[in-house]
Amino acid sequence: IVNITIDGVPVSCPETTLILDAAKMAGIDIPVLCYHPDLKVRATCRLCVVELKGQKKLKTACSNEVWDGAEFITNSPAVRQARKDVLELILAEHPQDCLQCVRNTNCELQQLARDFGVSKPLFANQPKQIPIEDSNGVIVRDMAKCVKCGRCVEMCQEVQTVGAINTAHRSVEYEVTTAFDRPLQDSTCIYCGQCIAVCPVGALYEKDDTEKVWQAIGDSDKHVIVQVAPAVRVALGEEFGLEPGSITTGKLVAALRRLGFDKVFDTDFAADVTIMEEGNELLERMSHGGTLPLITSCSPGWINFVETFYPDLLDNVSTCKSPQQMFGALAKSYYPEKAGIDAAKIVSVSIMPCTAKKYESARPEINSSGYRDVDVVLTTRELARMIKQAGFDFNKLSNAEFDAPLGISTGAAVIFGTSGGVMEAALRTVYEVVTGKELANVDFEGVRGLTGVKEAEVDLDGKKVKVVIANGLKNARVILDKIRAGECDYQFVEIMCCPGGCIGGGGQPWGTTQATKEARMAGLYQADRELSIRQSHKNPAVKALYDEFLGKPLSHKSHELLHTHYHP
Ligand code: HC1
Repeated sequence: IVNITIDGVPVSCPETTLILDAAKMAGIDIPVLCYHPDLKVRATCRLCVVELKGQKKLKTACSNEVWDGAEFITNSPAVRQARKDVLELILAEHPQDCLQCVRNTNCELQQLARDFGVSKPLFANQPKQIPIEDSNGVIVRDMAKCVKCGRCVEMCQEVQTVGAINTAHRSVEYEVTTAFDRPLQDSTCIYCGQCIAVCPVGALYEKDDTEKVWQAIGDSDKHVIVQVAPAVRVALGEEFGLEPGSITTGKLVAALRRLGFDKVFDTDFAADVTIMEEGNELLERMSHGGTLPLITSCSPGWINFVETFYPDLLDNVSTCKSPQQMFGALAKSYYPEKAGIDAAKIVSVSIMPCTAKKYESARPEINSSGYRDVDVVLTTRELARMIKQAGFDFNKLSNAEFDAPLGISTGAAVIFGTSGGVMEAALRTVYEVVTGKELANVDFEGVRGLTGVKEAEVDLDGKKVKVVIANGLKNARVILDKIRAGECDYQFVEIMCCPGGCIGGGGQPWGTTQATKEARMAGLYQADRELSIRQSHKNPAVKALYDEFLGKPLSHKSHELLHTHYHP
């Protein structure tokens, strides 16, 4: 422990504490731009400089640790001038089209310019003329707005180990780009959108598909239905001033109805169906010598990753479509048959915390209903935009219920949205199928939490099953390399592309950090506890689906509609 002062406030902290964090302990927020609490420090922007009392030298607070007796000043004239200079240099080449920018009122650079009163810049504004790249249909790159903080590179290279983007060139030519400056679709990009999640400005964002949905809702000849992913319900509230993790399911349903959707359904229904199919696929492989370990397949960024980097392990990946796509296939086969609706008139929309879901829904081989199974995918952020455009007060909506039957779900499904949730949901069902006994306690605490890799051994009434869970693709590599080398004896593996799982998806409200994810995860487990049915095989709507339509899990019809194949 060392003793220091920050702006005269005494602080005692471990000597490994960054000046930035020590200042927080003193109640002082030092401004940052390239720093992100979940990423390795790059210290490129120099905005967080502080002064050492008695010396003129400035130090970056994000990359320097404290030492005993140090006296820091965070707000001296020299510090203020240095910060202003940095901001003016960035603003000199930053486009000044804030009103049209997707990050208007939610941009870290705009906020800093406002806080520091950079209203009359010293330098003439000369933004770089770089065309916007949006040809991949998922991620838009407006690199004229890039502030070169390097957060996206850190995320892509170090956290996701995808390496689609990197920094190139020097001095004024320094930029963030793809290999050979090719379009994103020619790179190794897996469309996870984690670069978007950490971008402080409007340089990276998802392709906006809200207009397609407004058009469909306005067309009286269309029957527009919507499904909502589990992780959306604990994050959407942040767009309306609620705390991360607030469970907004009832208001979310009411809002979607208010927007004009004909039916409001739940991806969670299809998550329960996924457990029926994937659980049985696991048992089938275990009893008939199939390829093991079985690896989950619901996270589309992960599917893009395994196809690109580990194609030799594709036989390990479950053939189950993701819940989004299972829902889409059933929404244009089972649902119209049951409801007496012409499937050709259905427009199927999904609300996802994820950008890769846009890519997944456009894969040709994923469609099996005879139509496009999911027509439009919106992120949590896009839905928030629609609600704001509609002008009603989200927080004042009364809670509403999902429509039946594709809106009926269980607690097992809602936890899909956090790392370990798919595994726990599967174990809640597989245990009872294998043993024929009721679980006294459905909580499998050992697979929970945001740790990158979690191993557990589950006792299925004497039969031991070894499972492992990874979230974030650097962590996934640890497991995949072991499987490749034949160094492990897992039976079942859950991999979620985004750090934390879908709660940390690339389409979630901006400002997501580890702390936000912890709160959203707690929200999902609370939602699970509050549901009366907490195991997928006990979902009455799922039972009816099998009785009336599919026959049984892994039936011929199930295979046609609910399973897929991958591309090496
Ligand atoms: Fe997910 Fe899934 S959990 S992949 O994160 O399996 O996006 O929330 O919808 O499909 O259910 C995402 C979330 C989501 C699917 C489910």
